[in-house]
Amino acid sequence: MTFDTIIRGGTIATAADTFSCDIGITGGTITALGTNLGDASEIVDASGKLVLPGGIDSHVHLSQPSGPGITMADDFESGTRAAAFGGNTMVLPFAMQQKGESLREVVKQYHAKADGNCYVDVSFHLIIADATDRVLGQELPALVEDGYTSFKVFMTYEGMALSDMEMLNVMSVARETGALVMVHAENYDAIRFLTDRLERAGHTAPRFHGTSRPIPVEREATHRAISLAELVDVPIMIVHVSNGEAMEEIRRAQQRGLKIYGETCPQYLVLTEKDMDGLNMEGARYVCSPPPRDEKSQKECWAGLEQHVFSLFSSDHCPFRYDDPQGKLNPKGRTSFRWVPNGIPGVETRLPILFSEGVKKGRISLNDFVAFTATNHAKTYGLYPRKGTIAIGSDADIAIWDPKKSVTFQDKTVKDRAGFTPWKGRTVKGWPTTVLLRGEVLVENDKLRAKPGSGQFLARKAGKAAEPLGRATLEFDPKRNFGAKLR
Ligand code: DUC
Ligand code: ZN
Ligand code: ZN
Repeated sequence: MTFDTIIRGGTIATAADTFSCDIGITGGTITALGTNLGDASEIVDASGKLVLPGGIDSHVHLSQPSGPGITMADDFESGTRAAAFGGNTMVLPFAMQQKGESLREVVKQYHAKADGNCYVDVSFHLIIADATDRVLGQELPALVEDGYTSFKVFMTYEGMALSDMEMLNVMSVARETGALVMVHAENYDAIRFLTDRLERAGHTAPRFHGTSRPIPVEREATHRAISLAELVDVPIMIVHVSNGEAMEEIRRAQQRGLKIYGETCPQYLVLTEKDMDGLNMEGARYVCSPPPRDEKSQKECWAGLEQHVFSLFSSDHCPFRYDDPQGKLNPKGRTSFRWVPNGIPGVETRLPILFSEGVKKGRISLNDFVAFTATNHAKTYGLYPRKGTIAIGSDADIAIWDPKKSVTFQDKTVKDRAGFTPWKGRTVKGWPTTVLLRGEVLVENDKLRAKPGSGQFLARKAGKAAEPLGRATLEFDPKRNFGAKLR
């Protein structure tokens, strides 16, 4: 046999080109692109189909502790299974530190949860909640060396929010080590102020979650995070951007030549604040942060993608069950939006939503779809060109799409364990029917063929995206070991 597998007769699209040819796969790697490739042990017929790089979802939450009495609905097995059904071959969940914890220990705990249980490949971002001297000076540099090359920091949430000083310290360690900082940009004090006032006035229904975090809360924090990053001369990724005002902060920074990146998510293109306005507690299903906004914001987020201000489209899959005492309707959650866990499921639905709403409706090209959902994730987080493209030498991570297949989302048919989908009743056109991970068929014609453990953990190198511009003063020169005092 010439190859282990040949994918025959499809139309291939990468972030750059669209062309027709066959793909030869050997040992999990793409080894040939051409016609008349010869024979193989397995032939996958892709005629009439689109052959795209497997999706990479660089923003998902799995098995994360989420506050007293609250349990995340998906573990690594169920979350990565849903990811595979949705055309993904890799996800990047978070290993989340809580105050007082050693980051190294946290990483070990997440490996215990993930290793051997994943259907698609995984790699971890680190959430830093306790920026102690030990974490900054010892743990983070060693963890970056070991392949954990991205950190998320929060500007809000009790027990998670970092002060500006702590943000600057994390950013300077990122600059020294080559890691990329992801920022959750919302102003903590402003949210607390508004939440207290709303509760005192008896405004506790889920829809007031949106009122407690209006656009200025996000715009101000976005501006501040960018300014801090500019001071330290370090690239950052502003995650889950929900509106045009925050997007314009990113655009302005980019126009000034700064390496500031932006990510948006399906909820900001498709949902609005009205979805949080259901009868009784129904709106709790849609509570996520930042909250969905209005139709103007939706249009602005589309413009952010069309004009490439945003480089990433991620799900921010953060699944909680609805009518469950450990989920959205936990006993305290029933008393106020303040206690409704923030987050919605979406790892399976991300790609079909963007394909249907973006490519099919002519808003973005097929090549940009590939860039926003796979290639840019690989480039941003140090995985390219092994992941995120179809090229000789890349992993054979491939999603075969039926561009004509229509699917209507229903609570019962979505594969994650949240038990509901925020996209219930919506119909998408275009679906990834067959998915290969490193040449092995994971999903074939919508049927699971793989077992948990088919996905591997990948250590990552520090990527080009995280390299500083070199504009800062010498005191910040990593060669001068700015963080040395911390060790
Ligand atoms: N931030 C996320 O990235 N996901 C869910 C909740 C949140 O605040
Ligand atoms: Zn966040
Ligand atoms: Zn998230």
